[in-house]
Amino acid sequence: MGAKNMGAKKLSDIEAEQFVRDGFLIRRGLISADLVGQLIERIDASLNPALAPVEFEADVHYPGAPSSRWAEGGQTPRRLLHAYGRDALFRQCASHAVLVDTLSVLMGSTDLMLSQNHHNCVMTKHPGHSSLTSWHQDIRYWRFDRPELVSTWMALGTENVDNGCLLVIPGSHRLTIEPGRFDAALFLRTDLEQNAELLSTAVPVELDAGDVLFFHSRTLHAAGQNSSSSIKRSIVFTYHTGDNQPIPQTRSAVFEDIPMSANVANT
Ligand SMILES: O=C(O)CCC(=O)C(=O)O
Repeated sequence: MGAKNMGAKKLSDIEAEQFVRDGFLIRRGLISADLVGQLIERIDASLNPALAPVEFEADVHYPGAPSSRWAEGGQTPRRLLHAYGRDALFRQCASHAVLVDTLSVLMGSTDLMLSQNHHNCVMTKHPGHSSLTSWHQDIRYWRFDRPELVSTWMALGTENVDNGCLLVIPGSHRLTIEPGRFDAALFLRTDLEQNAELLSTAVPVELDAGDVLFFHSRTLHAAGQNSSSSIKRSIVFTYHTGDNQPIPQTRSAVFEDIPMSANVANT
């Protein structure tokens, strides 16, 4: 990307303030159409046959998922795991100059690390056999010194309510939510009157190919099923700052983190 385009993609103060206030930010058209096209090609070549490591819809046992890997639709991939190690093209995405630059402003540091331990995947949502992801904060997956991580969700096609886009609750990353408002699996309980007002403030994250959603690890989000006739493909990475480390011997510390700061220096 040339210096002129980089200037156009510089994060504005308004965008940075939006992220602080809402816990998420959409940056439109961050990924070029050319790179999107190459990514789709690479992903589709990894889906037929599905190249391991893969998480299947059946594995998550979420509403709508096939009951087992051996049931109808049981081989439907949900995540192509370990995206960073899979292919140079995915590494190019994770260290995309404007994306890393944006993260460094949002996270207040140029000392950024990419985690290989969760997300770090291509999310696919297939028509027919996709599941519904209930309301949660991603911090339920992570064990870090501080619950301050930021994920990027890169859309490679249109994402809307019809094909199961993310829904977010603006400002939820700033709330203190009592543990009793979540269920045993740390999903926000939709059966509690106490959560109804919060849930009524949800908004869909509608994206087009090349758009990137940045969201905080405490931002409540959910997603629907894909009721369209096409596969939805997105790439998800999570970052933390060097002064916020995974707790040793937890699943957040299994694979080494990848420093991203060199990329910031190169932009
Ligand atoms: O089903 C989806 O697309 C949402 C996935 C999600 O929220 C997550 O992996 O944290």
